[in-house]
Amino acid sequence: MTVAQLVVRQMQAWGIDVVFGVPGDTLLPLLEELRRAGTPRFVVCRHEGSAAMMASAYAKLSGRLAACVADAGPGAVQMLNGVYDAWMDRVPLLAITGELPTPRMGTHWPQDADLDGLYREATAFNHTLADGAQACAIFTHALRRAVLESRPVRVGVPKNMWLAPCGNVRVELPPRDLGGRVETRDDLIQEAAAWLESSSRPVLFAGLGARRAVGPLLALAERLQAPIVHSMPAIGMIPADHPWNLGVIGKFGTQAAADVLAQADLILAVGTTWWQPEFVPGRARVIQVDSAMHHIGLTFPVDLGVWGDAAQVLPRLSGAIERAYRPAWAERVSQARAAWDAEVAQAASAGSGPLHPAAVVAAVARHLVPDAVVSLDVGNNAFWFSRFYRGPQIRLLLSGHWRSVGFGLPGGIGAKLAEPARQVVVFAGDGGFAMSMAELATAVQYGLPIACIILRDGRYAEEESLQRQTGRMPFGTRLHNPDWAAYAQACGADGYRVETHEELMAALEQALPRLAAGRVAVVDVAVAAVEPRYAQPGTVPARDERPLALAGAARISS
Ligand SMILES: Cc1ncc(C[n+]2csc(CCOP(=O)(O)OP(=O)(O)O)c2C)c(N)n1
Ligand SMILES: [Mg+2]
Repeated sequence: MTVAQLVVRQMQAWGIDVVFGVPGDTLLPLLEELRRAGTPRFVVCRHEGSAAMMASAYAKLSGRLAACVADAGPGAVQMLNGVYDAWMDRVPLLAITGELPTPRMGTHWPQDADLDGLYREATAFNHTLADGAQACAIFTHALRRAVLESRPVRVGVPKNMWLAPCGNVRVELPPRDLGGRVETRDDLIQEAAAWLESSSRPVLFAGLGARRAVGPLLALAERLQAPIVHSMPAIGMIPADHPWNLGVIGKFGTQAAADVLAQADLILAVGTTWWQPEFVPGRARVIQVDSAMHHIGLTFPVDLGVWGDAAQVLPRLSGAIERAYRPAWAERVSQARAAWDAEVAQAASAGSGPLHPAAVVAAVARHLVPDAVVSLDVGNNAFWFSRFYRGPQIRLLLSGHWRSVGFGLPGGIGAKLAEPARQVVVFAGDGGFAMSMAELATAVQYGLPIACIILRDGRYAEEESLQRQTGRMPFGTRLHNPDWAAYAQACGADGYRVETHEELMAALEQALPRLAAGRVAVVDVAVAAVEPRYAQPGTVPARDERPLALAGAARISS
């Protein structure tokens, strides 16, 4: 067996069913084997950075491992951006880079680059193959690390190594579920419950890690009379109309969440590493529940770490506390919620003149089906979505910790390949769409029906807002936009150019049903250049220094 054959066999054995990439001469033997084998499926992309973001989004949505491949030198350098996205959001990904033939490495030969060095920081395993006989062990290590640690890994394969024999090898299968699970100690549950009971102003802070525990989370909120604030990736996880839901915390979040969190004396963080230190009051104690021990204390100081699965821990917590009555706190929460409701209603109402971005969010929300996937780009568009989304429960994908502009479109493609039955909508700014626009042709080529909503404001608006809000003049932020609807049509997709509310509703009414007929759509919406009022931290005393938690199921300090 050759290295190329082995790599394909191993990908099959580990359940990788799609490989994203751009061909290059250092990869041709691998492509030849993929062609012969027919599986995993190779999806040819227009940019390696997008290919890696597709693989990253695929894993974010499905938890399954995908692969991405890039040529030596420039291809591998371009791919790195998407690998960082997977690294920062901690999802598995197998990145394979073709490499110069071994005799050329390090000799200033064209496309020579130190990829071991470049990929070191963004991978849990990172190795360039030195001998065909190593291939099975190296790829097995790489795959194990990717799956077990939920991180990207990279293997470099020199061009002259693909056809090398790899000896008598046994392709190892992924580790099976061995049935182990974290048993959270009862004394920790009791202690956390006592803290919750004795608090006067508790807040539940939920992240995506609580997505299989939404019912228990809501039950705990009711029992405690505690509001829920959440991370950006958790948009759409909790019912939008739930009275205890105050939305996203942070600059792109709601003022309601910021004001209420500022008054908290106890925060119960569940399944989140998303943290906005300026929004967290110094006086509040923090309990963190997470099924990954290494997430406890990773991004914020924790007073009590509870290592365990939210779906088990939350019902046990509810069972351990008396139903609380906190009328003053409940009143404060309901006022905050009412203020947010009024803001949403006002911004989303149609009006005349150019569309308010929040009105676009409201119109899109009305056309989403429950369980849809929204792939959100970076920029003010993400602020509008985050602050004003009130629709069915959905799954949001975004470049959460890496914050790469241009994630939206490749994210939508990765999502559609991972879960073809779900409605997939991309929500992006004009700058972000332009950054990965070439992949629209990829969606058309593979018949991946996604709808892309572009907020056309002719600028890198978030950067312009920051310039304004820091007393600078807008500079270097204006964009000339092509006609995105015409571009879509040129790619073979449906394009809708929208200037008014009526046109927006008509476009959505056509575009979204046509997804079911396999059509890719772009809805290019002119929006007014509205200056966002980012959420401001309430008056918050600075958080006192506390040691970071080192381990999970232990009391850290108080
Ligand atoms: C790859 C990358 N380049 C630059 C940035 C900095 N940046 C953050 S938001 C933003 C503006 C994005 O513009 P657009 O997509 O039009 O969104 P808008 O803010 O206008 O809604 C930029 C350039 C980034 N986060 N990622
Ligand atoms: Mg813009």
